This record gives sequence, structure tokens and C-alpha cells, in this order.
Amino acid sequence: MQAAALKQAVIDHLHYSIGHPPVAMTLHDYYYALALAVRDRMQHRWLNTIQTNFDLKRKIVCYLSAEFLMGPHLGNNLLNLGIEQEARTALAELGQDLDSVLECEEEPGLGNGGLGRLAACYLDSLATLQRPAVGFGIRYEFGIFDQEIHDGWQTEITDKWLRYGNPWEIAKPEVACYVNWGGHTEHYRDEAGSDRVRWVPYRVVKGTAFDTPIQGYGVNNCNTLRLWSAEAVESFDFQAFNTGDYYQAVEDKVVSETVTKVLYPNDEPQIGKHLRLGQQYFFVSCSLQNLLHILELADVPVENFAERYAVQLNDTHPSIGVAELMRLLVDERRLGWDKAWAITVQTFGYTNHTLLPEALETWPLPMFQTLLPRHLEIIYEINRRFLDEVRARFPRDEARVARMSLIGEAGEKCIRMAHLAAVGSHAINGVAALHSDLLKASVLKDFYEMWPERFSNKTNGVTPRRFLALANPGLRALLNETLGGQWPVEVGWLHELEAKAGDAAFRSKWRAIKEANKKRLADYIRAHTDIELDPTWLFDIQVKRIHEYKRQHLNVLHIVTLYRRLKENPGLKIPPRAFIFGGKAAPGYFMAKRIIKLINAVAETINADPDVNTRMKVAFVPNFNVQNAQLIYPAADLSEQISTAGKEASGTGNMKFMLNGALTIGTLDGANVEIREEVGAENFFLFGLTAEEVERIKRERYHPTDYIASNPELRAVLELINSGYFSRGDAEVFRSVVDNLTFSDPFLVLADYAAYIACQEQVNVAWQDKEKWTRMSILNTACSGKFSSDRAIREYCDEIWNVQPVTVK
Ligand code: 9GP
Repeated sequence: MQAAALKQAVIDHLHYSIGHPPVAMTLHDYYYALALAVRDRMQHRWLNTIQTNFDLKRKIVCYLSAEFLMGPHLGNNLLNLGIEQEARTALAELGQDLDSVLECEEEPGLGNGGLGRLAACYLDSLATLQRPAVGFGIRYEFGIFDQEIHDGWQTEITDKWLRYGNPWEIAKPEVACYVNWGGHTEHYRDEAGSDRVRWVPYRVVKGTAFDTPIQGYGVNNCNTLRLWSAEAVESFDFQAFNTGDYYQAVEDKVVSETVTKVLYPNDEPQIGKHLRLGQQYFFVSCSLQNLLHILELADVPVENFAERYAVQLNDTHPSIGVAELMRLLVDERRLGWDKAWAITVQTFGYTNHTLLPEALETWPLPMFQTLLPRHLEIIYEINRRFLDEVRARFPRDEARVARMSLIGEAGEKCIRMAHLAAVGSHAINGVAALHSDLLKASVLKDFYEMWPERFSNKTNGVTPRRFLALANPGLRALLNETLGGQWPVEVGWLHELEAKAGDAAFRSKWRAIKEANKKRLADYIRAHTDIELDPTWLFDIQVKRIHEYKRQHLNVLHIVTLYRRLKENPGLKIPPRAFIFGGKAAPGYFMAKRIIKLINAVAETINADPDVNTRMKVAFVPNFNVQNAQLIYPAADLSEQISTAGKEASGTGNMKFMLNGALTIGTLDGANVEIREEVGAENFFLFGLTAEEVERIKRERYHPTDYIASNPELRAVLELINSGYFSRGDAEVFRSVVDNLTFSDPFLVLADYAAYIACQEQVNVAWQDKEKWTRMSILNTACSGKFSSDRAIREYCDEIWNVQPVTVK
């Protein structure tokens, strides 16, 4: 029935919505028609969810995030609706193959990496757990750039994801908000004699909403992702046009539309990124205005704002929301300051995702004032009251007052956005146990001492629907057969696999699935790089953003070490390995781009060397994104999580690998610590310095040259790289990388080198015992339940948001 109806719906959409004659019909048309047909099947659930939430007046989660890295929607929606098989049949009857159709989707890459993908996993869990929620963000016209590799170097290509339309979004031009920009403020007395402030902006930008329904798995709840797009306010154009200033009118239009043009890559200095602050303010203002408007529609008094909305700040990017809500409540709704402040603090929660100083946002005061003059006044007032509180709590401690101030005064004055978020939120959390502890001991130490009750940990999680059920259909089938069909929502069932790890027949099925996944990835890699990989080899994978703290170069040092060993000793017995990398570097991050070049240069030499290429190969998968990630995680035997301890807040790739049965080689960093706790030390390859040791070594002055002097193999490896051996004789190209490691090594690569090499030898030993390895692999999946985003979302709902499930008919 469903398949027949779906087939008819596809035929209708091909005819009525797309309108190509059969002769011009493309595969993409089938994708688009199926997507529309699937969206139609979500539509009544979506509308019912909105209506139910509105009628019941229950508290709603509002997840404010500058990034939502959703990944392709079609496959996921088919899965969550439970109609994948029907869609396959319907398309087959139309002579099309579902898998080929799925590949047509341009994924909305509206995020850089972990932070944006976490937001997407959380939306999936919120809908699945039937919690009323809206994700608010930015509809970037160009998402994260597409990466191409030319001569080993990364080149960035604009991501034109909207060029063929987006069947998932529903434009809501009538949901419009007006956002002020620049200008000045005027202080006046209102009719009742109260002092008030009016903001006279230089420009007004209009935001309109685009909604994407987010279907929960196996439930009727279908939440909303509301992304704001900027456009010019037409009346302004007309005004300028009428007075003959045509160019001013056009300029206004161009400037306004620029606001949501492009996603900023992270890991780049934010200096001068005036537009980035503009983007943040734009989407936050639209979202908060929208919430107030909905409250009004529901006839709920504004005083009840915090009872109706739990607003989460995903990192500091939306933290201007604290000042904006104050402005809306005090200036526009005319609430008294104290009442408004109580509502604000009760409303917001703040999640910190990094301790790296360069990623903690601050805005130069003059720039901030130019764009947001009223918010600067409000921040001064928040700060004045806050510092009075600090002084009352910690008398005669002016050093503390200076440290905690919302205004940084060392050098150019700046606004510290993490402090604004911390002061304006009733709950503050880190994203893994270690990270939350470090947060309390370092970046937000003073705030922890002031308000210990505000702090908690919420270890990240990932959705088992997309990253296991959808990405790994082979394993899904085995789990369904073994555990029943409930495991995607009740991951506790995965523990039942522990008993199965001892069953030889089960292990053999497990291995067959892994090998098929490796073949699928090898086919993909061949198609995109011409590199041929053997699926029987150990697949050792590191995919994530390229950053020095994630230490892809440590991985390369291991590869070059092995290469040298094999060249020197051709009879050396080591199990064959494929080293697979993927990840984007920020376009302006010099060292990260060199590391990509280094990986590719080493790959080129090794893959072409017949002395070694029957035992090792290296591949860099271009354009790592959600779509190819779904092929990569299920194919991994070994997951590389080798960041400098204390630097990776949590990681979520580590969880996706574990879920798919990869074993981890890693440091005690981020969520690795908890992964190891869950699976047991004997099923995890641990190496390296602890966060404490890293800090101690740095305090006592770190000398990377000592490590080189005492380790001839390390010296030889660095010399080989520096000699031009991997770069066709060009001894310059990697000098900066080698010099950086030799003379500075800010992320202690050399300090961890020996331990890493030794640990990789243990990996080789374990791999050679196939049965044992498979047991360990099964145990990894069995113990991965903690890392489901459902667990994380339950914790947020119960401990921070106080948001209950709502059944949608
Ligand atoms: O670097 C962290 C990463 O460790 C974490 O898993 C992710 C989600 O919490 O956030 C990343 N942070 C950022 O992208 C910027 O703060």
C-alpha cells in the first residue's frame, strides 16, 4: 500500500512540482520528487506537533546555534518514518535505484564540524524523545566549503548547496523580524515619567524564516529547525530610490543580504570579522523576537517567558542573546531591570565546547559599539551590577574583579562573550567529564567559585539512528535479528551483545559485515582518489577537522616510522594497514594546510613504492562531510583519537567509530576517557601524557629537542621529511612543519611520539589475533550506549531545561 502510494506521489511530483518532460528527466528529478513525497508524509505530523505544543502551552527547548550540520535528509527521514523499503520498491518500479537517488542530495553543510553536527544529533534525539523543541540558526547561502585536493594541497570551492533548490525547507515569508544595526541611542522619559532608551539604527535588516521539519524516529513528533535568512527591508529601498539615491538603495540591499551569505570557517582569527558578530546578532535577535511573538499569540504574559522557553546557547556564538533579551524586555516590553534579569538568567543555559583560548570569543569594544550601541550600554549595566556582586562576595580582591569582568582591559578593550554567557545563564556545562572539570579549574574557575551550583557536565552523544542504523545497514540487520528492533531507541539493548562476543558464529558474521563495509569504502576511495585499498587490511582511520591539537602529524610520524622500518628491513613482519585520513583545514590556517599536503605527499611516495605498498598504503579522502562519514565510520577497524590531552573538549567522531565497532587508539582526552571506562581498559589502546602532565611539562618549559636527541628513530623520521624525500626533492615545503615540531611543538607531538609508536605495536599484535580483535570490536559496540545523544538529551531535559515529553497524535 505504502509503496504504491509513494510511487504515485513521486509520479505526481515529477509531473506537477518539477515539470520536466520525460526526455529531460534526470536522476536528480527523482531525488527531488521522492524528497517532496516524503516531506508530504511528514507534513501532518509537523503541523500536529506545532499545534499540540501551542495548545498544551508546555515548555519548549530553543536550541540557539550558529551551526547545524544536518547531513543529507532523505535517507534519515525514510529511516525515521520507517518507509525505507517502501521507497526502494516504489523507485524500483519506476526503474530507479534508491541508493543512486540518495547520492543526489546536496548536503546542507551549515557547520564546521563537531559543534554543528552535535546540534543536528540533538535535534534528532529531541524529536525522537518527544520533547517540544525548535533549533534556531542561520540559513547560510554558502555552507562549509567543498574541499578538493590538487597536487596534494587543499583548495576550497564554494558550497552552492541551494543551486538546485532545497525540497526540505518551507519558506515562511510572513514570519519576518526586523533587526537593527549600528546608529546611536537616545535616552528619554516616557509618558509615565520613567527613563527609557530608544535605539536609532543606521540600518535595518529583515530576517525571514525557513523551516525544516525534523522527524523523530518511530514517533509522530516532528519538530522544527528554523533558519533565518537576511534580506533588505523594501521600504528602505523605496525611500532611497524616491529621493534619487539609487546606489544607496542598492548598497543597502547588498549589505543586508550579505549577512547570511556564508558560514565562517572556524580555527581562524576572528579579528575584523565584523560581519560574524552581525550574523550572530541577526539570528539571535530574530529568534528571541519570534519567541516573544509566539508568547503573545498564545496570550501568555511576558513575565512567564522562562516558564515557556528553555533557551540553550550552543557555545558563545549566540551569547549576545543575553543582552538582546534584556533589551527586548526592558526597552520594548518595558519590564523593570530586575524582573527582566531574573527572566533572562532563568531562561538561558550555556554549553562551553572549547578551552582553546583562540576559540573563546571576544569582540573589540569599538567594533562592538559601532554595530550594537544599545547592547554595549546594557552590557555595561549588567557588568556594573555583576561586579558589585563579586566585590560583595570577595571583598578586597580587585584582581578577581578584573579577571571576571565582562570587559577585558588588557590591551585593546574587548567584550568577553564567555563571561556574558556565564553571567546570564542559570546553568553552565562542559561536554565531557574531563572537559567540565578543566572548565571549572581554568577558563571559568572564578565563575565556578562564585556559583558552583550552576555548573554540571553533559557528556556529548551521537544519534544511533543516522550513525548506525542508516550508515551501517549490514550491522543494523544483524542487531535487529539479535536484539530485536528496539535498539535504535533503547540502546541499553546493545549490552546484550557482550554475551555474543563469545560466540564464534556471531563473530564470523560480525567480521563479514565489517569487511563488506570496508569494501564499500575502498570502492569510494578508488572512485575519488584512484588509490586501491585491500579490505582485508587493517583500516586505521583519522577523520576530523585538521588542527595541530588533533595531531594528524603524529599519525604521519608513525607512518613514516613504519615506512623507514620496512625499507631498512624488508623482511619485517607487520600486518598490512591502510592509513586513511579525511578532514578540512580552515582556509587561512597555514599549518593545517601544510599537514594535508604532508599526508598526501607521504601517501604518494608510499603508495608508489613497491618495496612497501603491499603492506602499507595511505589515502586522504577529499571533502570529508556527513555523507561520506556514513561510509567511513562503519569501515574502521582502528579509530585515531590522538589529541593532546586537555585540548579536545569531547570529540564525537570517537563515539561514531565506537558505535560501529572500531577500537580506539587514544589519549586520555575529552570523551576518550569515558569511552575507555565504558569498554574497559583492556579493549582500548591508551598512550600518552595526561592533561595534568601536559600542563606540568609546559609549565616547566618544554624542550622538543631533548626528545629528538634521545630518540634516533624520531630524528631520522624528521630528517627524512625535511630532506624533500616525500616532496620530489623540495626541501622547503615541509620545513615549517618540521621546524615547528623541533623548536616549539605547542601540542607536544614529540613528547608523545615514543608512547604512540609503542602503542601501535600493541595494535599490530592484537590485530593478528582475529578472534580476539573481533571480540573487542563487538564489545565496543556493546558498550557504546552511553554515547547515544538520547542519553545526553534526557540529561539536558531533566537537569537543565525541565522539558517533558509531549505525545503527538
Ligand atoms: O572541539 C570541540 C569538540 O571536542 C566537541 O566534540 C564539539 C561538540 O561539543 O565541539 C567542538 N568545539 C567547537 O567546535 C568550537 O568550540
